[in-house]
Amino acid sequence: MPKVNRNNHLSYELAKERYAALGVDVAHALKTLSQIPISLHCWQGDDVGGFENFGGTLTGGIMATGNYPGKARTPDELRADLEKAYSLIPGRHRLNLHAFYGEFGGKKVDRDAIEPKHFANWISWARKNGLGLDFNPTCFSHPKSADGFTLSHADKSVRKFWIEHCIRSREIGAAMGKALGKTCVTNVWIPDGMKDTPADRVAPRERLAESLDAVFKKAISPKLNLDAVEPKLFGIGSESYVVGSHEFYLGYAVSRKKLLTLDAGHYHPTEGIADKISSVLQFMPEILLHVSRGVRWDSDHVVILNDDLLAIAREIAVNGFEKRVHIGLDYFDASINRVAAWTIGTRNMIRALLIALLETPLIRSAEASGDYTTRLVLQEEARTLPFGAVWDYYCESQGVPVAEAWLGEVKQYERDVLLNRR
Ligand code: RNT
Ligand code: ZN
Repeated sequence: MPKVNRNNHLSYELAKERYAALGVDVAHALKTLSQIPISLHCWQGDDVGGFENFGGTLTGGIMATGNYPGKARTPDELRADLEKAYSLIPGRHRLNLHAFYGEFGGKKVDRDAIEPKHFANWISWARKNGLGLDFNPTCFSHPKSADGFTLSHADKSVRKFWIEHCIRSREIGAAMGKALGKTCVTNVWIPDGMKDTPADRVAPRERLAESLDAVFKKAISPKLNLDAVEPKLFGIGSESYVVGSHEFYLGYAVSRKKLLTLDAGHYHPTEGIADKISSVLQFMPEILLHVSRGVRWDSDHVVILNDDLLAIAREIAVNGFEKRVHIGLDYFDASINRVAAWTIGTRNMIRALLIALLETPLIRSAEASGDYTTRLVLQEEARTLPFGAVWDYYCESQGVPVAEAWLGEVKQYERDVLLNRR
């Protein structure tokens, strides 16, 4: 363990005492925290661009706004940027890849032809860096998704194309799981929907259910790959109808034994996902989270340490759901330094989990005894407990910069590397 600064250590010891008085074992909380992986979304590094040789633009009703310099243009650049981010984030984590980040050796390999070999570099890089990999079929930014439909398309040949893409994606997920000895979660999100009121809401949903069944037909060991499906309320250009709605996928996931993906930006603007976690986990063993931050719409802002994030973290940590809830991030901000965007969001996710793990059991016992006055007092006192000292200690003991010190490293990297990418 790296040496911890004397003042940080003193603050930590005092904090530990304060928590012990509330019945909280800080060392135990830190041990648990160090075992919760966060899956960083590769697509923050290049504004959801991918590395295909089609020269496509981002479609599917999602959008990265901003033109901050230095976005990754090649897989090697993206990996270098990720390495920088991981070096500033405490703990061992994962990388979430989209299919169009494959390496196709300058060739045009269409989505229905991708293979594990196109991800060989990612896999060996992940192994070298001790990372797990997660995966996603890319059902957007492609001519065959241009009219807004993929797996639910009325044209059978288009459906077939996307089914093949998703089948191959699962196989790539399984290959990643096998190569790394760490289960891969492959998440299916499709953009299918309509700008204006549809006359028929049924047929596309029937087709989607049928297509998904075809995608998942082949059994794959859950040790290698887990399948997840991601619902959504609306997108840009699909404001009136999204085929894969929340209810559609909730029913699908329960009946087909798939993971449901809860994306924090995919509901009504004031609707959080925290309360959904304990609800859906009554009926399925595991779920995937896309932790994001919508501002007025599904804008995918960088995750900050707000009440929504704390509520999510609390549901996981306080209930001991960390093995059943796979935590992924999903935002894309092109208006600030992209390495910083990863670092801010991931550190916040971890910090929220820490705060939740340090939550005093007295809050629960007050509730159990019906003393809601005490519950509220303790909940409010918890807001200013000295978790900052524990967080700093954790960062230092994990060998990553304490507090805002990481920013200096990102600025240096920006000067040395990112600004040369013009
Ligand atoms: C889109 C979904 C989806 C994407 C990524 C790129 O609304 O949230 O998860 O953001 O797959
Ligand atoms: Zn998402």
